[in-house]
Amino acid sequence: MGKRQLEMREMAATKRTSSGAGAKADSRSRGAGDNSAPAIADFSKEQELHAYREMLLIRRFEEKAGQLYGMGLIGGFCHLYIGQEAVVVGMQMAKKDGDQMITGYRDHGHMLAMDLDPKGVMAELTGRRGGLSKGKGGSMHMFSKEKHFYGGHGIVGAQVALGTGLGFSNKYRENGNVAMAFFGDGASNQGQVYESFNMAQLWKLPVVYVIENNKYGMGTSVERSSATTDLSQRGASFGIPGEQVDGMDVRAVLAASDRALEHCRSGKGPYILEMVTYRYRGHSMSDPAKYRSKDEVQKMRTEHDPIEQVRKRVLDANWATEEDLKAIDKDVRALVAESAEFAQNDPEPDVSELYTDILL
Ligand SMILES: Cc1ncc(C[n+]2csc(CCOP(=O)(O)OP(=O)(O)O)c2C)c(N)n1
Ligand SMILES: [Mg+2]
Repeated sequence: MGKRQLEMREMAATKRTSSGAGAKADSRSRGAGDNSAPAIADFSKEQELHAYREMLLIRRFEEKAGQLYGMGLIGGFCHLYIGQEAVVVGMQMAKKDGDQMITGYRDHGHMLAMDLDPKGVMAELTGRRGGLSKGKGGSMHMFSKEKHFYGGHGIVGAQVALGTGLGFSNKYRENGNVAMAFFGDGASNQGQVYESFNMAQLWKLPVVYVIENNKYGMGTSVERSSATTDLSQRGASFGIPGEQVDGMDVRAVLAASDRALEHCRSGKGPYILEMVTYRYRGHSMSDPAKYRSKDEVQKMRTEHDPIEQVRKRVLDANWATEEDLKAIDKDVRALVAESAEFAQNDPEPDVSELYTDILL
């Protein structure tokens, strides 16, 4: 490697540590000139405990899904969300009933945050009759119109155009709802993202584009794949405001989500939130993870874990004891165990189901 290349790598590394996961959102990347808004929401005891439970449910659910996958009970692909829990939980806490979510294949956390039945999600992973798509969709394809969750999509970036369509329908129906379209750092380089941005800003559609920058697209780091790495500014040429958010701190996520949703709801058009986060596990269950060091992952887990941050704050404030938190964990584990039990004992779909729910 030449000297210049080495220098560039070093510069990229310095940039990573100053704006990486765990970094506080700075006013430079704030959108809409709104520098007075707080970077971090002040949480009440109820909010902290709600966030704790919701994030823990996602974590325990995903750990169990990983185990079932290892036992050969889940077929096909399975992309875990462990490490990124604060992003979807913070957004859930900011949304109003009727606001929609749509995401890619790393979708179990979004479903749980949108109150989809954990049993139905787990049974879909194992391909059983009681799964949310009757056992025929699998990990990447679950929906609930009733809960305003629109999938679950395996094509990178597809959900961005579809989410823009959800925003269009909100505007057309004048229902006051906002669509939240989640996608990754890798997806943010996709062509249809920019076609969507253009239309959304042109027609002032209520869509929050949530870029979950977990630092990697499969085994490729953002620095290796993206010409510009401040993804919050990707809407600049369309005049879409954006901000970079500490996606490991649920309070920062809530504060930024409030701003973004308010912007969209008041008719000003779309908004971009780059949630700087980190995925602890591999891209999918079959990822050997040779592209990053164990130390890198360990550092993130020990210094920025979203659940540990809440746990520490709650204990420091004397809002709960170790025993109280253990009781929440026990409760969550029981719910997950019940889902796993159901997902293993529910029958597989009848063969006749091969001919239903298909377009001819
Ligand atoms: C159109 C398309 N191209 C490529 C793929 C293969 N693929 C699946 S996931 C992925 C990486 C996406 O990374 P990112 O957007 O950062 O999301 P993350 O997996 O990190 O959540 C790729 C290239 C695909 N599914 N669809
Ligand atoms: Mg990624």
